Amino acid sequence: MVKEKILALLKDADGFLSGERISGQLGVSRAAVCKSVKKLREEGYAIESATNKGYRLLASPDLLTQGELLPLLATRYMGRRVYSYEVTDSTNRRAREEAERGAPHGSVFFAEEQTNGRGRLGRTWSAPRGAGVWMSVLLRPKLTPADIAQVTLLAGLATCIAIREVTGLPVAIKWPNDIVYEGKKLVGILTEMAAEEDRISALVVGIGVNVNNASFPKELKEKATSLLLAGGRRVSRKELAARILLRLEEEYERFLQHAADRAFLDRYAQHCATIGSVVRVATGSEEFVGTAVGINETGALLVETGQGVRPVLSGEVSVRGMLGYC
Ligand code: BTX
Repeated sequence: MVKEKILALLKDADGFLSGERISGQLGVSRAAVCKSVKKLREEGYAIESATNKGYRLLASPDLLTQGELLPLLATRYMGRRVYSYEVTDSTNRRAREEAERGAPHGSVFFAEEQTNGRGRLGRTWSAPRGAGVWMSVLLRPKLTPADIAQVTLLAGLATCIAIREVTGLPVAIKWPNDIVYEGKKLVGILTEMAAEEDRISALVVGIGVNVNNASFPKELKEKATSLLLAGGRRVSRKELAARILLRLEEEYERFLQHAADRAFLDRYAQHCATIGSVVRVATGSEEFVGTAVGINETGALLVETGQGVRPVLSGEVSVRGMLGYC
């Protein structure tokens, strides 16, 4: 698109670029250049124009678009193909749709706003306009469905590491892959897969990070927080997204080479606030209380109940002191 090409030229330029030069280089009319500059300004780009000099880019907005993300990205393939939506129902749904049309491994899907953001077990995820990183990553893993629990864990670990690096906040994982700060939820992750027989054709890792939300609706106030509320300053969404993609690629590559090895389990445990806490576990058929003591190589949470250690692979785990459980 002309607009993206003009933006790339302005970003590369060292000062002003004349309208004539841009139109010559791209083979489009001066009027088309003018129109695209107007559109870029509407999107939030600060572009100065001066008679006889042309255009100069002064500042770029914090948008989750290919043009803004790629210069910050240090990955080989994660996030190299970007799909951006102003408004969509759910980036996970979009990713699954594009997966069927052949979108490549590592594609990332961003929305400024989701109207039907999905949580686990049919719950909804609040994703207001411009406030967070609402993203889905498409993986085409050579894994079996049994390995997927661990990909979910490594997505949580990668996101936790990225947030700590970008903000310095001591955020932590609530098993399996929520991220919390002072007992409130900052990040939710929803992994969904499309499988054919015993082969996974697509795995969609949906990550919702509350970044610059200044407040939450009444029903979430007690259990949700954002990086802005936690750290007292706005955080660049594009920088955070680029860092999450980098750490995700690293953790995923390590996983492909070693599956869940001891080093991964240790790294995960170091970032997980559930381990060492009193937990209440509700499976479909029963409820019990115990102390979480670790995770095993299948990703199960190990809970000491007083009558032995029980591995928990699914079910709802409440942690004392977090999200309203006391
Ligand atoms: P979850 O089922 O663990 O969490 C959903 C629950 O969390 C809700 O029932 C509500 O109580 C609470 N909640 C809803 N919105 C928020 C919020 N913004 N912050 C904190 N708490 C909230 C977690 O599900 C998985 C969420 C994944 C969201 C991403 S966003 C990008 C991608 N696309 C998509 O549709 N979902 C994923």
